[in-house]
Amino acid sequence: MNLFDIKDPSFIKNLTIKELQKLAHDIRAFLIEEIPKTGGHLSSNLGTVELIIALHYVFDSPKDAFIFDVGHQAYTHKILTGRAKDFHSLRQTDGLSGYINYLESIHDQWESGHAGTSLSALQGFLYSQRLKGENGRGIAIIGDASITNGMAFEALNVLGSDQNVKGIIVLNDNEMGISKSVGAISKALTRIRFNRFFVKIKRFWQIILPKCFLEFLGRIKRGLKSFFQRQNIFEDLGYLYVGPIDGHDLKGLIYNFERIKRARKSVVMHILTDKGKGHELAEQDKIGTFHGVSKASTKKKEGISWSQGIANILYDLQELEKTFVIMPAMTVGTSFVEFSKTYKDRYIDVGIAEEHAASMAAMMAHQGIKVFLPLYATFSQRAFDQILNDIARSNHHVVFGIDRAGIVGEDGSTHQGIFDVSMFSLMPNMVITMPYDLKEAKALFDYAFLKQNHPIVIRYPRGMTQALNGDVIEEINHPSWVKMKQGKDLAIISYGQSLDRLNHVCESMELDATIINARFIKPIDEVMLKNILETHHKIFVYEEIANSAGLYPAILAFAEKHAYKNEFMEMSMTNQIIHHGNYKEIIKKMKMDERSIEEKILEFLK
Ligand SMILES: Cc1ncc(C[n+]2csc(CCOP(=O)(O)OP(=O)(O)O)c2C)c(N)n1
Repeated sequence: MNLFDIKDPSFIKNLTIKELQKLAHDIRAFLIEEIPKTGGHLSSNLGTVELIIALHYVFDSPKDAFIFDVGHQAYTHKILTGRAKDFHSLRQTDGLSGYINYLESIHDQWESGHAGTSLSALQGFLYSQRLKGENGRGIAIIGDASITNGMAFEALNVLGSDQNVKGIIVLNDNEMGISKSVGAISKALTRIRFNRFFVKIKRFWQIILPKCFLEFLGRIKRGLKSFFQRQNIFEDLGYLYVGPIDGHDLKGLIYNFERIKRARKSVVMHILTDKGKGHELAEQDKIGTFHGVSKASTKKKEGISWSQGIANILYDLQELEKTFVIMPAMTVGTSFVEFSKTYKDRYIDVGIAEEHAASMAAMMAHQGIKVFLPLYATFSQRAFDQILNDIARSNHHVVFGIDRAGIVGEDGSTHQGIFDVSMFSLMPNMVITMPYDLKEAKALFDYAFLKQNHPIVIRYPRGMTQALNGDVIEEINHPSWVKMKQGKDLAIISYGQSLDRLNHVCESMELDATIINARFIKPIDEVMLKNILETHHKIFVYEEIANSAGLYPAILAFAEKHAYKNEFMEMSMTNQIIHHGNYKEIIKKMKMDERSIEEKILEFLK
């Protein structure tokens, strides 16, 4: 079948099992062909093809709501709801989103991007249906790593005892998060998964044995299963538990979905899938390299990724200062694979558990242990309260590595790292920094671990930078800024790699400007700021963030307090939703590019 002809999922109900299997085959081939062209979540989507086909076959979207946790595994859902033709633009500017997206389709009913929210959304959907007198079914699809999230457990707790509504939770168990799933819940699932063995040999038997024999073996299996398998965690919580079921067996999936439609209480249907199914390398991947793949590019990237550069700095620091790393599920993304292997006793992957990681770090700091907590800027938001209350309020010496700070590009609006500066800024005792390059990052790490004892953020962007080649910069001994260039027309203040953009604009405009690297966003360097305010009338501040409480408000507050009458202008991305796309194109769209800076400065200098 031509996938481009699909307009909506209703056609699927008329297909035979054989035709559905052919459809699954075609979709998988399409995904393997298309995803590397644009980049995207390869492995997770190859694992959910049959699951999503079966869901659309049995349920009636959009009356019934499919609530995908994170939303990164729903490409088959996009195809079945008429979006195959847009895959060439997947994750590109103005193209198809890589996640569930309200604007794209009425079949997209829960946008999240952040893990662990689907079960809360499920209960919300069910209560809304009840209040509106409608009878749509709610089906949450959640992975075995995401279900270990604290939020998911808050919802599991309530929904399991809620007699008012009946939800369907599909636990998509592939034994992987981005990397191998961790923790006691994963182990508990392994005990239930004991049946994976039966699932695997069933796939084989089905091919070679006659039907009557299969039925006989099925009975033996059920007997063995009830003998070996104690009541499981979901039954203990009040759910009807169904599974584990082969998540690639369309017939079995459909049969069981039909069955649970009639259930009188909330159900957990546990399905076993192979992450990366159909793609040899992705299937074998146990580290997470194929979870998300980048756009295939012929251009060799120069330098080193910021994540790798930072991981190397911490790795090297171990000779001087032993630190402990608490990693919430992002070992690959933050480039800590090597660290985790070398320093096994100083590294823990706590799973998708940012809140837990923050409170754990607080206690370790309280006990005098030096802790490094790497978080993507966007996921740091999840632990707002724990960071504020347990770390900042108590002034615990935790060093945060805030990765993917700024525009992240293709992952889109749920992943942009633009709120962290304002979030951390309002926390007492918190020091916030952003290095211009890896040399400065190294000096900041020495400062953070060896010279001070407050909570401190070192933020760094996605993308590439120049590798360290043994060069060092002057030690940092207190929160200080750096004058990169002296001029007189105006003073430009910014931080991070944005400084390159600003330097470039000054060159092309032949501007005689002072450029300040405000590597400490909080506290500000008051001595230098005072000097700048006294020697320049016009002050221009540029920040690649949503700026409700960033550098600019701090500068304004200082100027006001000391009665300075300078003229100020700022550029940032406050109060905006920034969608997916190529970094450069987004910067342009947000009017933060070089041309827009030029225009703004010209207006300012008038
Ligand atoms: C709060 C939060 N932390 C981290 C992530 C990054 N992340 C995206 S997908 C993923 C793994 C999800 O694993 P699982 O739920 O098992 O789904 P699978 O991809 O294996 O199908 C992680 C850690 C996130 N989206 N949200």
